[in-house]
Amino acid sequence: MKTFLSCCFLLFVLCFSIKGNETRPNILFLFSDDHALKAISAYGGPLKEVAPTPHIDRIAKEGALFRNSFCANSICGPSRASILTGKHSHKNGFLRNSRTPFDQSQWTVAKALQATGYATAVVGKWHLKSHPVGFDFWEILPGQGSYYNPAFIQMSGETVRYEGYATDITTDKAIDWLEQRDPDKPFFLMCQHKAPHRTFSPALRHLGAFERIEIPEPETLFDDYADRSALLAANEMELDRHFDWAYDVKLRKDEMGDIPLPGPNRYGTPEYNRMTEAQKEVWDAHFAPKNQAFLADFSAGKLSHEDLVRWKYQRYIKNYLATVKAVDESVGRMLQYLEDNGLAENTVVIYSSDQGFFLGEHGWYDKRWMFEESFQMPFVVRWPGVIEPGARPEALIQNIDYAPTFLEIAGEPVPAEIQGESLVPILKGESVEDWRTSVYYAYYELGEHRVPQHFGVRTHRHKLIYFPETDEWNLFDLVNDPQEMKSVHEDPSYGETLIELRAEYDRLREKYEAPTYEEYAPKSR
Ligand code: SGN
Ligand code: CA
Repeated sequence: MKTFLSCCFLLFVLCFSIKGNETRPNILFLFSDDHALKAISAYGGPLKEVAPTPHIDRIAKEGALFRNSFCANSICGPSRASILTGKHSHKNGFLRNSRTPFDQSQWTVAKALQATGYATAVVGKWHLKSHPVGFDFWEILPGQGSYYNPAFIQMSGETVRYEGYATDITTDKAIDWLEQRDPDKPFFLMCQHKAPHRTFSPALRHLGAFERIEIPEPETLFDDYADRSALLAANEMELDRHFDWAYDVKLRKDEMGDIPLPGPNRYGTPEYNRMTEAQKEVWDAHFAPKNQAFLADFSAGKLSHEDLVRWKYQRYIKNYLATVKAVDESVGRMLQYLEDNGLAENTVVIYSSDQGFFLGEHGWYDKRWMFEESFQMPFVVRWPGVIEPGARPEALIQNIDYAPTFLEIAGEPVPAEIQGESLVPILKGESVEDWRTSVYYAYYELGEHRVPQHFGVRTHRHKLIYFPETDEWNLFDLVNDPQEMKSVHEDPSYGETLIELRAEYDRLREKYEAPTYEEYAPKSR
């Protein structure tokens, strides 16, 4: 009896001390889909002046911005699985945007934070073919979700459609949850937008945001894919040959009539079809006159092949950047909420996106390749009193580092099986002598947009890529050739570098216990 009583007392003291002294920081993870670094003004670059993102920039100004931030596998579901598990794709089992659901029985950072007393929630895009586990609350888009009047899956399993724009609605849901959460617990909230993913559809209020502006073109818009693997030229993600006239360019069937536009016109306008009559009016008022003028010029033979690509680029980039605008506004709303509710000081705020994206570089839209534009992930983080405002760490970081970072923020130990490293020492500004000097990449999809499986290693200066399909290696010197236009793999002056990188690549594959190329090759589908 005595032991029983003292046990009760101990338990009481323990519970009381955890609750009473709750100082563990909240973690607010603001996330988007396919947001290229170039479309965040804090990262600098040619779009900085024309398309500022003041709210994301504010996180970078008051906190840290990581330029050398990368994904483990440049595609949606796998990036999210790496974030939740702290592991490379072959270890968490979610190698592709496949039909097989993410294995929810495994360890995730959400489960761990929930178990240690955090209030946990996820809203918006999930895309792991399963319902979230480890969250007290969730409300997610089915698959990719829709931009206009989107449906959300509720915890009850029911699907409810809301009128409005996905980015705004996702933000509303995040704030609603913060309002009604248990205030005695620290929180972990993942607010995950579908934007600016294809079909790059802006909030109606932003349709004309870039109307009178000519957006600068990337230097590599007319890449001829020479001097690298021939697999590049076999891609299906070019503005020139693959951008869909209705789906991507946003010409409607009745506008196009029989005009013989070169290139695909397969998917129609599903987003437009979801709109209310009033929404369609706003859309048409913006697009119809521009579409008519373009079609008249095309029919009159006024546009060269290059003019067509340039016109599509302007249409694409304007819609993409306008779609980003609402994401940035959402970040602003979330920051304001923290401030208004006395939460700003003790909340770590992160902005990131599942991978980067091509904004016309190499003539492309989409991602997948280990080239910089899609391999990079934005990563800006604010942690008042811990991160020196304006910090710009040079460390090579990866999405497998997020889970161990969140654990250390919460004061929890990192399980040995986790492959990522906690960023907390870097956030504190400590010099981490033995921090990694290279990152490993693996892309396993089976051919969407005709991007082949490939694997590689990147250091601060070089990148080595292996294509099993052709048993080919490409090597890039990122200082001499930042646009990655010429592989120097055959260049004898890079002989020593090549030996070092091959060794580093092998070392990483061993360290991470990477599978053989055959194990997940397309034929073993
Ligand atoms: C869809 C898109 C692709 C895109 C993938 C993956 N086509 O399949 O263009 O690469 O998603 O994106 S669409 O016709 O459905 O828009 S991911 O971000 O989910 O990985
Ligand atoms: Ca994505």
